[in-house]
Amino acid sequence: MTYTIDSARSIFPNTLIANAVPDTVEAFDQLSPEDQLALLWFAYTEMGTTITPAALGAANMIFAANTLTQIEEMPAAEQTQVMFDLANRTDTPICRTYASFSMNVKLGFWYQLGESMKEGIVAPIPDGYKLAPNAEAVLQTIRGLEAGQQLTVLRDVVVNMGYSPMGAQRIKDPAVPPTALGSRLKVNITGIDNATVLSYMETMNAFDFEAAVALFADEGALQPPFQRPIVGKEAILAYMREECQGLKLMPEQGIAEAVEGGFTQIKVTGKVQSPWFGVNVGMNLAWRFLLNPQGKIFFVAIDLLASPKELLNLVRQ
Ligand code: 45D
Repeated sequence: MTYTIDSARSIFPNTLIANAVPDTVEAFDQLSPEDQLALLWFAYTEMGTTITPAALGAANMIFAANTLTQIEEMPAAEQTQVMFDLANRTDTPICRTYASFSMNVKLGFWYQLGESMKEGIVAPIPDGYKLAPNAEAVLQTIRGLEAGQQLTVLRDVVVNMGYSPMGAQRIKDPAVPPTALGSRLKVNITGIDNATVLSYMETMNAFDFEAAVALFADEGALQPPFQRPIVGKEAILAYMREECQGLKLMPEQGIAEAVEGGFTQIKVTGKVQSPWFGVNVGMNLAWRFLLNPQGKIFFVAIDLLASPKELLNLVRQ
């Protein structure tokens, strides 16, 4: 048997992922836009986690600056309408502009609106706003999640907002140079001495995405948490440039095993920090690699784990 991307997806099948995240995002999507905004506000202001805009080079926020100014200059009722439209994915010029932003600019846009809401420059959620019972239930679920899972819900919700017609152009983040070779950190992973996996972690931490992608097979794939695999080097590189700037991968332990056809399967668990919350939150992750006989990455899935206990789940089958 040789592997396909599809069959590779089920290596280490007993890995328990944080299904609460997609379930919560789906429940959130069913709510009215009024309740969505109020819920996000409550979740965001209550979350014990500090979000910092350090993730965004000032350069990136230039893409959102005009839209933010435009909103800040509107009367309060219109400001609220813009936020409803974004949540509702209505076809408006602002919703189209928003959808063209990269993930980090979308997050930065809302960070800024949130700050302006706190200062009263943008219409806040009315004092005493009462959520409908189904929205209250979703908020309650979010309160019960681990910080990393809460943040993933928030991010996924924000990324889905706005209106994007078929074939619309996206604005790319400016390229940032990788860390110089001499200043890169070595990683140690208990139980793993595989050169490809170690290089993957080291090049990702140095934001040297070209070197990271060179570790993949031509037809290789990367599967982000709760997403379909991204296939092929070009697509993986574009994804890394948008999503991986400033990430800190902290793999801890792993297990490697030869499987059929000269392939090797490797599972690594550990933590990841995002520049949006730095050392405040370590997300519990697993990487499930399948290397081909040439030692190239045929497939890697990144999973958000159900609980910290899963960090120790390195069972082979
Ligand atoms: O609507 O090896 C208000 C990959 C008002 C790549 C608001 C990876 C109302 C390969 C409250 C103001 C990337 C897969 C809104 C590894 C309203 C690889 C604002 C993994 C919206 C390791 C809300 C990386 C705001 C991972 C401001 C797992 C919300 C990275 C802000 C995960 C939310 C990163 C923020 C995550 C969320 C980042 C800033 C989960 C950031 C989340």
